[in-house]
Amino acid sequence: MVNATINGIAISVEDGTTILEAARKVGVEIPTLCYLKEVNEIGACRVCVVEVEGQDRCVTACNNVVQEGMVIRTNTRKVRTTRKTNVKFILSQHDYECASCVRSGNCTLQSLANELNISEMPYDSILEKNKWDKTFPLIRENNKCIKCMRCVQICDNVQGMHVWDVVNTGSRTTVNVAKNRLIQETNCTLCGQCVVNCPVGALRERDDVGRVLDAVEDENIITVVQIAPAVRTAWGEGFGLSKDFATAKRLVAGLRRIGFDYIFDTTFSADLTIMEEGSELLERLPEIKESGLPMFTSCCPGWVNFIKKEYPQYVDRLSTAKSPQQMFGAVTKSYYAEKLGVEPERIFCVSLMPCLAKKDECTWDNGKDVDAVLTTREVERMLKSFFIKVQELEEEEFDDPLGVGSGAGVIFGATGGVMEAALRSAYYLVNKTNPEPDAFQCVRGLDGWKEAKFTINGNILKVAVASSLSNARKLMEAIATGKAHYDFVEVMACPGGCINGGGQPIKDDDNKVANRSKVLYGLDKVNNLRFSHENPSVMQCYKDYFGEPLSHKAHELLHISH
Ligand code: HC1
Ligand code: SF4
Repeated sequence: MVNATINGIAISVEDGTTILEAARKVGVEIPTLCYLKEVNEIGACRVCVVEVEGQDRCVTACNNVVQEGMVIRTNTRKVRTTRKTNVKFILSQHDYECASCVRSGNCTLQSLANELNISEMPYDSILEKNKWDKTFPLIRENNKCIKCMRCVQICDNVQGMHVWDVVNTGSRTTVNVAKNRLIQETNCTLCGQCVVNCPVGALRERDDVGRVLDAVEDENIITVVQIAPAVRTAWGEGFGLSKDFATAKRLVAGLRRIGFDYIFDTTFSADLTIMEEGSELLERLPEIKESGLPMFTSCCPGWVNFIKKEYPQYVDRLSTAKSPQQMFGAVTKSYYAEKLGVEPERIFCVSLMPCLAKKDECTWDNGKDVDAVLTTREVERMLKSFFIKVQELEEEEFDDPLGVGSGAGVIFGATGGVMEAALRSAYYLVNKTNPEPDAFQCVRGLDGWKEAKFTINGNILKVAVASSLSNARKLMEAIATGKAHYDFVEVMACPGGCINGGGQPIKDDDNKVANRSKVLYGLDKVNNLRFSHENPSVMQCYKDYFGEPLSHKAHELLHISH
């Protein structure tokens, strides 16, 4: 242990504790901008400077450790002036057009400038025009980049993709696509982890709200909207609503105020996916056992992009079942259009997703299933632009019949959820009796790579669950070198799954992801329906339209060749 003082408070901390961590332990706030615990602790922005007695220059708190006898001060005149100067330097290379920035009100740089009382800018900005293809789902506004390196570190160390890097030299040094390429020339999977970890508005999604509202206003168009499992865990965060209040049913009420015609739930089509994917697994199992190669889930487009670009030799191991988002669109424009008695062309299908890659996925099948994807952040902005008082909304029901989903469909949004849902139904399909709903809960948890073995009707099923792309790569290497053998593998590109998706509210608190996961498992626990194969709307859909899982019609509409 080492002993020191911070602002006169005596502290005793473990060897190697940074000044920042030590200060937080005793409730002393030191502002940060580039700091990201265990990912980016490099003192790049120099906002966390503090004074240490006996040292001429201020030191950065995030990457300097407490030493025996240190006398640390976090709020001296020198500290405040240095911080202010450092933030002004950052602002001199930033366009600070806050009024038109998607991150206004939720931007660390903006709040720091306010907190440090910066009201005048002494430096002229010399920014070059931003060149970026704004039709791409991920947008970089380099005039807002503060070179904090968070995107570089997240992409390198958490996702292992190396899309971003420091480029150019001298005063033109900046962060951009590595090797001065176009983003389209990289293997970017559109996981969006750089976006949720960007402290300012340098990274964002393409905004599709305008296109969606055009459809809402067009009287000839029927707008059908689906709400993804993970959106219900997070849509209220930007409004400061509690998790208990910001339910999916209150979001339904908000969307009705905007004018959407039908509001449904992606958990319906998550159940449908389980029926198709579970049946596919059982059909492919003899071949899986023989080849020693697993079937992979295919509902995460970030993961599908990854395998297509990095391990193309294994693309045929992906399940051919479309993702719940895409199945929802396909069912809406066939079965449901028929039910409504309208031409499918009149339906505009919108998905509310925690994900950036879903904006890409909806174009894969020539864009015929889903017309537009909005991230959770776009949903928040859309509600705000209608001045809807979300705090006053009463819960409203989803529309019928595509608004009915099971708890198994809900947990899709957390890593391991797809696997658990599939195992619940695979068990039933094999044994014709239900397992305990929580029998497969050992695949839960935010660990990056989990494995389990189950015996279903005498057959051993070896499964693995991975989240984050660096874990996906480790797993693929283990499979490729024969060090690991599984029958069925779930991979989600984002660490923790969709609850931590690239389209979710900005990640400004480490506990957010764990809390979102609790919400989903809590919703599953209290759902009357815990099994996808018991979803009455799914059963009706098979009865009226598809016949049975893997039928000719199901193959035609609910499956895709990758
Ligand atoms: Fe997901 Fe999925 S769980 S991929 O994370 O399979 O985006 O929430 O909607 O499609 O259901 C995302 C979430 C989502 C699909 C489902
Ligand atoms: Fe999108 Fe979810 Fe995959 Fe992340 S884990 S890329 S949010 S589908």
